[in-house]
This record gives sequence, structure tokens and C-alpha cells, in this order.
Amino acid sequence: MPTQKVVTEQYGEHVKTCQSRWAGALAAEGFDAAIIHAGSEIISFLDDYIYPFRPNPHFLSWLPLTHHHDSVLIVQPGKTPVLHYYQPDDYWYLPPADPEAWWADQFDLNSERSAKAWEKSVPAGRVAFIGDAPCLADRENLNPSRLLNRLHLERTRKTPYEVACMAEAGRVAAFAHREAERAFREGCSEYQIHQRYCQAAGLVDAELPYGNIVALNENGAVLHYQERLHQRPEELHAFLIDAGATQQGYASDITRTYAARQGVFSEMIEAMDALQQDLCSGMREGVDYRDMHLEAHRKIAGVLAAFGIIRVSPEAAVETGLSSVFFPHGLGHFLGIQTHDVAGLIADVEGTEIPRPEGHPFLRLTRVLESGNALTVEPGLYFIDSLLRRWREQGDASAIDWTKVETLRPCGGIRIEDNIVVTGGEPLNLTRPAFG
Ligand SMILES: [Mn+2]
Repeated sequence: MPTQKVVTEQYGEHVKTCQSRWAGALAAEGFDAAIIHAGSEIISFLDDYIYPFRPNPHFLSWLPLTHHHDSVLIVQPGKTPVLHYYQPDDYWYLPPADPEAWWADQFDLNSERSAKAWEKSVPAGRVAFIGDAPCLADRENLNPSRLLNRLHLERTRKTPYEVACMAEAGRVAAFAHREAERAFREGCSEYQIHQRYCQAAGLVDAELPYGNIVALNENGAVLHYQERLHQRPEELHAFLIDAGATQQGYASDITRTYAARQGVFSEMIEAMDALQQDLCSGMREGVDYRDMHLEAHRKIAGVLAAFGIIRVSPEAAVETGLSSVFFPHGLGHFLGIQTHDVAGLIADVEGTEIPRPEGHPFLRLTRVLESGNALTVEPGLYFIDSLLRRWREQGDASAIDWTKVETLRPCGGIRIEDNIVVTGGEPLNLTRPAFG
């Protein structure tokens, strides 16, 4: 397990940025204050199982408190934010530890035994309530959409503290990815590889930013493959792993694909890796991400043509939708506290959607890139039975070499995904250096 490094540098600056963003957004929307509730635990019906806690991302954007249900932050422009830090006197569960100076010093902090204590401190004036805790349900001005859109647009520009958290989440994930590859080479099952990944990352399932995708052979063609089979395949062809880590609430989201042996599929992985790095280096200020998505289609169609899998030009493959048979998802998405981070599709505080390119309904990022944006670049190439069958029945069947497809089908597919921060110059790749 890599020694976990808590990111403390530049946290004070980060809180100042939050303060000025919230002050501006509250003033613009006519609010005097905001109450940000961390969220409450959800307990299963007729039992006492507690679902894994996922805090309100707006709470996390201020505070590195990832399992602190019922804590509440009160934000007022021009005043030090007030944190009601919930520390119940409860002998059934371990309450949150005492606050640590490196983050707590930024707040006026009240330790609370009651989850309702903050209710006596609601400021006068027009107050926005942010969160999904049941105790907020009857409040006026709950999650006002224009206010949230404003804050979401601000959050697309990461602070240096946030970038450092994401880099650390990338470092931990890359360490675990290397362990997962070793487990694959040793012939482990999906279940065993998943366990090796979690152990190497030092995380349990509930602490992962999203459910790991650990896919051997043809399972790599299932985009959100969710099983972890105990049974090992008789013959190993390929391994696709899409797995991240979290650091202080910030996610990494990384995919790698490996071939069991040298051959056509390993050469295709190399070609996809080269085009993925090309795309990564194009993530610059002023670039429309939709253009990069379409560029990815042209490049992937180029790989398909070069390997003789399709018999039409790359341009024709993109034009007719043939490239989408092999690459049916978006090139990537914003990344941050949420794995699919906020505001990837909105143009303004009204939430006006920036349209996706026609024929590309799953793209999650349509904005023009700005310095500070953090995003994924994850081109893919898969052999998906249902999409291939549909093309064979409804498209130009002669455009595909079906014999080649049949030989590659047992390999599933290829996806290679890095995390990128857009800067004023060269894009910052948080993932490649972490693999060493
Ligand atoms: Mn992703």
C-alpha cells in the first residue's frame, strides 16, 4: 500500500477561493447566507444496515470530511464560515475524531452532540439550503437551481489544492493498477484481481469513487461490467480494468487494457495508447471538447481501418455511424469530487444545455475548455455483440470484416483512460507519471 499522503498544502487558499465564489454566487442570486448540510445516513427498511455514506459534494468542496454525516457549514459573505461539527456521544459507533488544526483553523467550529444544534444558528435574511438530508425537505430555497449552476460552473476550475488531491488519488490508483496487472498475469480471477486492487489501494469497496470494472476476455466489451467472477476463464486473452481511488473526497478514474500475449490485439492496444496520448496533449484552453470527441472517432476509425476490421475510409466510418459501433460512449467527462463532475453540459446559470454532436447521445462534456478544468480522456474500441448484430442487420454489412471481428471478439475491448488538468500551456497528465 502506498503511504497515504494527506494533502494540506494550499488548503487555506482553497477555502478563500470557496469563500469568494460563494459570496459572489449568493449575492448574484439575492441570498444572505447558505446552509450546507453534509447529509444524513440512510438506513435500510426494517433493519439496521447503514448504506455507505456519500456526503453532499458541496460540503466536500469546502471540507475534507468524507464520513461526517450531519455536520453543517454556514456560509455568509464577509464572515468566517461556521462549522457545526457533529460528534455524537454514541457507544454503538465511533464518532468522528476531534478536528485537526490544518483544516479546522479555517472555520469557526462548534462541536455538536445533537444533529439539530445548527438549526438555532440559521442566519437572518434570505437563506439557501444545500443538500439532500431529510431534515431539509420542508425548507424554502432548497437547492436553488440558478445558485447551484453558478457554483457548479465555478467548480469546473480546480484550485491547486484540488489538483493536488486528484494527483494523490491518481498515485494511489496507479499503484493498485500495477498490482492488478500482476494479478492478471498470475492468472487470477476477476474477484481475486479486484481484491488485490483494493488491498493495494488501501481502500474498501465503499471508499472507491465508483464500482471497479474488472473484466477478463469478452467481459471487457460490457461498458459498465459489474460482475467479479470467481471462476477463472480457461484461456486468457485480455484484461480491462477501470478503477480509481479517492483522496479527501476527490476522485481518480483510470482505465488500462492488457493483452495476455503478443499479437494483433496487443498491437491494437499500442495503437490505441498512442492515439489516446495524442488526444490528451490536445486538451488545451479554448478547445471545444466536442471537437476532440469527433477527432477521437476519426482516429479510432483509422485504427479499425489499419487493422483491416473495417473496409471503408475513416471519414466514411464516422459519417455513417460505423465508428460508433466500436466506440459507443463519450470521449470523457469532467472529474473532481464527483467521478462525473458537475457542469459538463451547461452553458450558463440558467442551465442551458450545450448540445451534443448529432449521433453522439452519450457525450458528457460539451464545453470549451478552460484553464483549471479536470477531465478524463478515455477512447475505446470494443467488440460488442448487440451493436455488431444491429449493424449487420440494418447497416452496410460489407463495411466490416466479420472474420477479423470473430477472431478478436474473445478479447472484449480496449479502453485507456487518463486524468488531465487543462492549464495555460501543456496539459497536465495526472495519470501517466503515477504509473512511473
Ligand atoms: Mn471515466
